[in-house]
Amino acid sequence: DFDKDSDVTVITRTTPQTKKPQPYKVLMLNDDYTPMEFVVLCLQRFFRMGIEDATKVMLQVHQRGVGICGVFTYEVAETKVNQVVDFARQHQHPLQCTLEKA
Ligand code: TYC
Repeated sequence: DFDKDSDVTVITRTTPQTKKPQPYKVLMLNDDYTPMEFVVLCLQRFFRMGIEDATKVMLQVHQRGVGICGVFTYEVAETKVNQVVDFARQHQHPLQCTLEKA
């Protein structure tokens, strides 16, 4: 029987095979001119929030100056920042959005 003398050593990996990507927060910044409804629309459109969460985040930004839209990989965070800023400029709003290491 050829299974009898087959010595098999199983090596278990003790370190992760791949590094987890660094997470980045996308932050929304307050300003005096962008309409509240436009900020809510951006949060719904680009961060897939419902009206309730979008309104909460918008009010937090309005009251405290800054709020977290979400946490993403660098590439996704950068894309979302660009989408928000482009959309705001198309509508002549000064809305600012930025990313920060989480
Ligand atoms: N402060 C703005 C206003 O009173 C509303 C606003 C909220 C603007 C959040 C930007 O990220 C923002 N119209």
